[in-house]
Amino acid sequence: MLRLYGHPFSSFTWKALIALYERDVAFEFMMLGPDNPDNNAAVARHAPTGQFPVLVDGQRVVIESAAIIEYLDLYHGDAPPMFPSDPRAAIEARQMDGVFDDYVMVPLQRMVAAVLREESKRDPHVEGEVQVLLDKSYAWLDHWMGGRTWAANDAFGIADCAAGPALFYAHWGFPIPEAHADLRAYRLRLLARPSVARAIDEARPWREYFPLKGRGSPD
Ligand SMILES: N[C@@H](CCC(=O)N[C@@H](CS)C(=O)NCC(=O)O)C(=O)O
Repeated sequence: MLRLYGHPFSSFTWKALIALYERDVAFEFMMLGPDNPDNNAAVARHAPTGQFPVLVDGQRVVIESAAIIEYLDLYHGDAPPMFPSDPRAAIEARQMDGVFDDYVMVPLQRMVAAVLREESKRDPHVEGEVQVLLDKSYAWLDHWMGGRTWAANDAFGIADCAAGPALFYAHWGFPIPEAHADLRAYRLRLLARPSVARAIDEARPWREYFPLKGRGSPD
């Protein structure tokens, strides 16, 4: 049985989970955390810096959420692929997957890491720097989403798997301005998508632990 190591509150775990749910692939969820030292050890062994998600399929180990999604397309499930098989369409999918990971999720992770630091060691510049980056990303994405339903190639795919968690958590910590109506509408479409809604619901018990929880609203 396919195994996915991750945590229900982790954004990059969601990205893989959304693809698994979209394509109705059966798998065993290997929860990370203090109660599961064997699972933690497996991830520490398989991923260079212990990051997750990690997919294990028999002897095959796949790390990096985007690679996991491409692997699932090839070897598991018979629903439409999340990553376009046409290399011309794949360019736009890869572009938008990268935009959501690198210019939305990663800055947000930077802020979370900064807040989790011991108070005396916090860098006071991080919040402003992250806000500047997200302001630019939100404006760019609002323009990009004008006239689009999904982020790439007119179909739900890998970029939307990345966008679901990225926009969910980023908007919670750094609310998307009301003027960005197309981006806000896209975020709501994502939240209503059953695969994304399922990941959001499964993560509800951990909401209290979001270090930026007082800053905005997740729903
Ligand atoms: N590029 C990686 C990023 C994975 C990542 O940042 N995972 C976070 C959880 S959302 C993590 O492992 N955090 C724990 C850590 O960095 O030690 C991917 O796409 O899978």
